[in-house]
Amino acid sequence: GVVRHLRQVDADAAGVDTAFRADVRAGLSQAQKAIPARWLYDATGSALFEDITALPEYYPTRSETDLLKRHAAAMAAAIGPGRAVVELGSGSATKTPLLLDAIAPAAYVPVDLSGTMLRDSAADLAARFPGLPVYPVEADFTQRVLLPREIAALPKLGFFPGSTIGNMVAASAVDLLRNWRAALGDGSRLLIGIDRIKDRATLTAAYDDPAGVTAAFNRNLLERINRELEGDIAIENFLHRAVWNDAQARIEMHLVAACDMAFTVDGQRYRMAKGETIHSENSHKYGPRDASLLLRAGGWTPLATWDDADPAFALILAEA
Ligand code: AVI
Repeated sequence: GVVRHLRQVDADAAGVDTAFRADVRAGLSQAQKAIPARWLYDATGSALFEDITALPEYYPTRSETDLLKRHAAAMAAAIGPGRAVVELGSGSATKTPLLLDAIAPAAYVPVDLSGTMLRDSAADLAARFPGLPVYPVEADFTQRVLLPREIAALPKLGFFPGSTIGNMVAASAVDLLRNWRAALGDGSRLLIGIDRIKDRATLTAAYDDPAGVTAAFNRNLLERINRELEGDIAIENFLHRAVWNDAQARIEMHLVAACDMAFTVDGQRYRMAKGETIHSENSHKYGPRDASLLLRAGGWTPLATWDDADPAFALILAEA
């Protein structure tokens, strides 16, 4: 297929550096220290996340891939041909061929922040689907994204796999759904991956694997802080913790101080007592009614659900 790359990020490294500095300074100054999860994904973090998706304990990727394989025909019938598929946070886009194979799309528009991964996966897909126009957009899908003019007249399908919506708190998730409802327009559809609430043991194992890949993914945030923000954090004194917060129906990742300590980041001195944590990620899980309410609040009407019972995971098709 044809590939036309559109860049919309402020690729200015100085802008990214300033934003990271500001988030880390604000986050480490709070009573409960917390750093937004987006900073987990530098080149090392993105590679570690790819490794996570291959872990036996990390069921979401496997479950979602199985659902796409098993129900491709039903999904295709419900979605219909000739749509422009817009994938939010496409990353390495490993599940995308399963969908594109099934639905006979008119164009494919992967949207991702990582320019390198985007270019590679767009080239792969264009080679695999000759004749399919591919318009990669390098942009932050949580911000307003300008879609390529070539797809303006086509009906759209938003594809948001991986249960990435779970990494947002409810208010941000609803904002995102509403923005994409507006961007994709009337008559559009959305196919979204939702991870379900399930037993604590399955959830915590998925986020605290025995091989320590998730721990490395979490600790990489501290490496990134040391490297990019002139930090002297003793990383070996931090433990990875994944806990189920039942009241908020989410897995939380924390970096736990194993002893009393002090460190400097970006010229600022911080102290942490043993047991104190830096909250580094939320991964919200949704029951069937919760997911339906979330989608409706975001301006989408659920049409069909394909789900797996054990471990529970769902792909939901909704209409604008
Ligand atoms: C990207 N996102 C959907 C993953 C999740 O499951 O929330 C990120 C992740 N964090 C730890 N393991 C995986």
